[in-house]
Amino acid sequence: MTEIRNNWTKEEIAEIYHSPLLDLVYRAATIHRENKDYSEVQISSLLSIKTGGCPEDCSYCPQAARYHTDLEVQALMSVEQVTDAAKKAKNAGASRLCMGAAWREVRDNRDFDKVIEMVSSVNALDMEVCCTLGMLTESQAQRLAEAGLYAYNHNLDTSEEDYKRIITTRTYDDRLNTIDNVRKAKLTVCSGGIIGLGESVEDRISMLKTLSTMSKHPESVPVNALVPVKGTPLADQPRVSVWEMVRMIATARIIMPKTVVRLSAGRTEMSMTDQAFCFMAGANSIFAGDKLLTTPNPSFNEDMQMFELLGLKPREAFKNGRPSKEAVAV
Ligand code: SAM
Ligand code: DTB
Ligand code: SF4
Repeated sequence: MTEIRNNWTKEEIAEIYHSPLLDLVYRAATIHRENKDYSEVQISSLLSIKTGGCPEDCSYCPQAARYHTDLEVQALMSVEQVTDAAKKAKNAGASRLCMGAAWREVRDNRDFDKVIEMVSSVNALDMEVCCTLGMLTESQAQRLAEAGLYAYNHNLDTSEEDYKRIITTRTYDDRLNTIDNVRKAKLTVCSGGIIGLGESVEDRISMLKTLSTMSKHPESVPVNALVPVKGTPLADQPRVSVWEMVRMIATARIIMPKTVVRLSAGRTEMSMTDQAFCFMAGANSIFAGDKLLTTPNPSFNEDMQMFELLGLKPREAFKNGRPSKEAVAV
């Protein structure tokens, strides 16, 4: 049985990342197959509940107000709209709904009260509810947990060393602090990054080290390929090759054996063969539905055909148990 380690060094991670590609995939696949549910893939559906107009300067993001992208800004959706969208996603096979808001941080106002209602309402549909709303305090994380939130997404995006090149309006420590607050509220943590931002391989390894040396590994790690969007500073970045996605996924699988590794943004540019390699390398989750937050994604139908062809099964909700009210109300 592979042991869970929280003391990985950059040297060890680099050695894994740079190993010959087929050896790397074989090792990751072997570890993945120790998990009896290796053919199950979690389907998460994204919903942008508040779109655009964000005060942050994340240089990859079409929702930052300061860049001129062709994005339609939308105020916070209603609880009914969100519940309807959640039902549709559930019927299409999703077990998790991830609600994203283009906020720098959560404020204790009426909009947050509305998000709390959305969380209870989607939780009542027996779906895992995830939110990504920017920075959170401990008491806000606690409120979300009490409303039935299952996971909170807060990505590191790149390495600590590279962070200032990508975002200047907040720090890496701000990010880590929110993740701590999420942990304190006993929510599960979803945190990963983006490749293709112009980072070095050392940056990728450094980010993987930060994730894999947390006192508890994130329960999910999304690996996004940058979707370059016209109007953002990173619009002209070349697309990353699938082999870089495979190396990231396989390395994450080896160093965080129990974590759900999500093949996230960038799938529209990948063939089914490319994606099959990622699943072989240990990816066991995708975002499904024809839109990510604001950019296109393969349709549910295409994904179901892919699952059929590759012999993959959608994972049911709450596979690792549902958090009890007592567990969160500490
Ligand atoms: N505003 C909140 C925040 O930044 O935490 C939540 C929403 S934000 C859009 C969620 C994540 O989407 C970012 O952390 C980033 O990893 C990812 N993302 C945004 N734009 C992207 C792009 N163009 N390509 C790939 N991933 C992207
Ligand atoms: C994550 O790691 N990727 C998702 C989700 N978590 C919130 C977002 C991808 C966004 C891609 C660009 C867009 O569609 O706006
Ligand atoms: Fe705002 Fe999040 Fe986009 Fe950054 S990634 S600009 S915080 S919506």
